[in-house]
Amino acid sequence: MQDFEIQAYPELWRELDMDLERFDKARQMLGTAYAKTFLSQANRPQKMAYFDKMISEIFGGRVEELMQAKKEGRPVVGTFCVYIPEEIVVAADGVCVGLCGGSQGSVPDAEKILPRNICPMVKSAFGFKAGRICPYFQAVDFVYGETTCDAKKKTWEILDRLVPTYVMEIPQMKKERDRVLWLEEVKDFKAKIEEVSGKTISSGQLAEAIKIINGKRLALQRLTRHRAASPAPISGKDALLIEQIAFYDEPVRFAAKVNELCDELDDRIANGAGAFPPEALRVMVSGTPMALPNWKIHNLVESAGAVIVGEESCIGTRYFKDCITEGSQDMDEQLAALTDRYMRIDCSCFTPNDERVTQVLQEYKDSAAQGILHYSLQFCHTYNIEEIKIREACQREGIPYLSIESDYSPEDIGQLQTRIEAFLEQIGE
Ligand code: BJ8
Repeated sequence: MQDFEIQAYPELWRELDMDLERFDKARQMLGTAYAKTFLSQANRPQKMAYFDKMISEIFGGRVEELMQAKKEGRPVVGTFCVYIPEEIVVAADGVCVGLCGGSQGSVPDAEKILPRNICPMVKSAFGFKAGRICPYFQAVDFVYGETTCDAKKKTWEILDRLVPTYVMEIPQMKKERDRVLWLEEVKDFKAKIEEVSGKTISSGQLAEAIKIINGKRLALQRLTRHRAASPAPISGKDALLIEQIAFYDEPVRFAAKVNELCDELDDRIANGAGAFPPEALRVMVSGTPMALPNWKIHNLVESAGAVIVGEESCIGTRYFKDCITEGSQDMDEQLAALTDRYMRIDCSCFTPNDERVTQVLQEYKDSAAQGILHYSLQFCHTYNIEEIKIREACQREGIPYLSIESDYSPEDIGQLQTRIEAFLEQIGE
């Protein structure tokens, strides 16, 4: 196995008041898991080197950039949901970071305070702050939560005791009156960012920020299209990793690096070179987000010889499938266009949310997948219940389908492996 080390920055961590001893152990464990999960893959694109580097610097280099931004008086905002409009943070010359919530390691810290029977993502994220074991959480000026699911919106009240936490009200329906409320919430968000940064955002700055974030989304869309090729030019694990890094990397640099990778994938496709052999079975994943470092399902599927060719998820296409209309220099028009774009995100927290079913079927077709694996985190009621409609649609369309509900613990790995292997056999028949 190739050596891989997540770089240590003890001085920086001390400055951030982290639990050094525990965090250092977590750093070493993550390095080992990364080497095993990613560096052991055959036929990786060379341009993955940048994303490997991003992981080796995950607890240092990028955090230093955030600290530098703070020193320059730029706001550093932590978020947990793709409904928070990062364009507004970027327009104020700030940094928006999606905070981690994909590790079992921080769950016990949360369970000392929160109920055990809630979503592991919420517990993991909260535990990172409670245990002082995430440098990003320690570095942010404040956190912006949202009222999507019950677990999140009630946790923000408790999280506010540990770090200033503001909440954006996200409606539960998409009627005209909900749009009016949404637009007001977007304006409030802008006002908060302006208050904290001490700067008024101009329409020119917002236009530039929209262009920057659109650039990131277009690069990710391009990567998704490449995955439809056969043989798949990149593994699902690597693509998921890139989608996870999208939430904390600097957006202009990130988009450039994804585009460089896509140039390499163009050549691979032209030469018939794949990360997996052409006969590898192709699976699309749909469901709850897989926050860093949750690689469990991708690892199981790809260890069984199949390749994952798409993620219909917020750490996946839901984050980047829609761009904001560019060109306006009028603040009201820009905020309206921004609101319209965010309203197109089809999270299961909405009712009805039938557009997601249509979207899943479309992505299945576009990715040339051969089966759909629905993934829901334990205790996520909205995705778990919406799974019924996705399953029915797959039955109607004759799409091989498997539904998995899981958490971050390794306990169910054996059982999941058996179910995934049986599913792949069914697809292969
Ligand atoms: S837009 S999916 S990022 S809310 S998995 S915490 S819903 S109990 S993550 Fe999400 Fe925004 Fe929706 Fe996307 Fe709650 Fe479910 Fe947990 Fe969830």
